[in-house]
Amino acid sequence: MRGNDARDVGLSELRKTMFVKVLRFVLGRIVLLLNLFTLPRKGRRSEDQMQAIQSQVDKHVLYQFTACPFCVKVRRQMRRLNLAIECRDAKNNPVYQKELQAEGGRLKVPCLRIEKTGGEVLWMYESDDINRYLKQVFPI
Ligand SMILES: N[C@@H](CCC(=O)N[C@@H](CS)C(=O)NCC(=O)O)C(=O)O
Repeated sequence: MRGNDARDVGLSELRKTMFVKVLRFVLGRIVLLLNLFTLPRKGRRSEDQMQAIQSQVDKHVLYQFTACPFCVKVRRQMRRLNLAIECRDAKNNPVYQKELQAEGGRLKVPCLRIEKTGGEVLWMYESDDINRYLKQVFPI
């Protein structure tokens, strides 16, 4: 391939990458906006109920990206069930990113870190599985 051809291919690849990045960014903002305008009602729990589940809730951490639609889906479920589970930004925080990759096994979100009684840790991927699990463990 001649020098100019190689440069053209490089430029076209760069344009494609930029286009995908911009598209992802725009779609992500649309997802966040839609979520904001259609927020589900926060589930009702009494103070006593909140206190009763708090220690159990504290054993959970959600690794997520802010604008990922699957993460939005899980955060909506947390809101429906009124669960103040800690959310860790695995996109912008390199420490959380490394934790997820090294301990969970994949850099994929959403992922729920569950600390079981006895200290065993489970890393649950797949938004549907996470939502089903939360509903089962913290019914409202
Ligand atoms: N089926 C999965 C899809 C999750 C997914 O595709 N997450 C994207 C971010 S929006 C991701 O982490 N991609 C990185 C990868 O798959 O390695 C779910 O429902 O949780």
